[in-house]
Amino acid sequence: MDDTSEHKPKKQICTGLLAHVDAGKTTLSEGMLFLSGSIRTLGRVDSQNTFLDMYEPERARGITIFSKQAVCSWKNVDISLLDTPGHVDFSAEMERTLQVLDYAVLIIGITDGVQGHTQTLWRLLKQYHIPVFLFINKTDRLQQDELEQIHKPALLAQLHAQLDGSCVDFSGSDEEAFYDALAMCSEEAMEQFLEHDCVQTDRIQNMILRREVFPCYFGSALRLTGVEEFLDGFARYTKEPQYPQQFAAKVFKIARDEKETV
Ligand SMILES: Nc1nc2c(ncn2[C@@H]2O[C@H](COP(=O)(O)OP(=O)(O)OP(=O)(O)O)[C@@H](O)[C@H]2O)c(=O)[nH]1
Ligand SMILES: [Mg+2]
Repeated sequence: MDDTSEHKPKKQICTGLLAHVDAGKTTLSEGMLFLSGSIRTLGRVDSQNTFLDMYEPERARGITIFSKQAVCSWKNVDISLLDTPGHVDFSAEMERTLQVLDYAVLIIGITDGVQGHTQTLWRLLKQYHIPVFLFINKTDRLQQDELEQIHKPALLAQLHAQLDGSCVDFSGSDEEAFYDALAMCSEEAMEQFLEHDCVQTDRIQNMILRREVFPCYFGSALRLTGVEEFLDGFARYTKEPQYPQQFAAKVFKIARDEKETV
């Protein structure tokens, strides 16, 4: 049975969207919530009507100030999604989410590339041992041919040089090149590739979990291109964490509705 089968119980995954300011975290969150049917209308940061940037100062300034959570379901996975602020003034809000994340989604603007803040986030994710998916955003700003021939390879080279050599393009259609790139990330993957000409999904899941590979997806959160492919990849390649029988939980934040009376 395929891992994404409807008959299997859904995986429960907590993920956080992290990036430098204005990379498109809130826009991607909105897109994920919209495509999965959690919200009915697609809000826009520029129109001050997103689901997650709900506070007045956030809407007025077009930036996220507080980390906020939402839930959505995609295929075989229930995602608890945390949208975090990218502005350095609110880094503490972002950092407190790191204790509860099973996976992180790091967003990079295709024309911005790796910024100083992206590197800071990368170091923090390493320190907290958090597996990472990357979403390279704002590809709508480029023509398809310049994206494919110039910007995509240039950005992947930058990721390899400045973040990690194991950032692998999961959005391409060349299967052999994909398995080849995976095989370079671990000996086990290399052995399987040499023997079977492929790397199995559960092995890829484990590689991601062990931070031996970092899947990269490309798209535009604003135009909703590449977002379904990203969600499909997230559903396919994540693994639910194993918890002990006894109940235990980590609270990352306690918030109160501002309309609530004390
Ligand atoms: N062209 C284009 N613009 C985008 C895309 N995604 C986001 N934007 C724009 O980028 C700006 C910032 O988007 P946000 O979603 O607020 O970015 P953010 O990362 O949440 O920003 P902070 O929370 O303030 O760190 C807005 O003007 C968005 O409309 C995209 O895919 N393409
Ligand atoms: Mg935001």
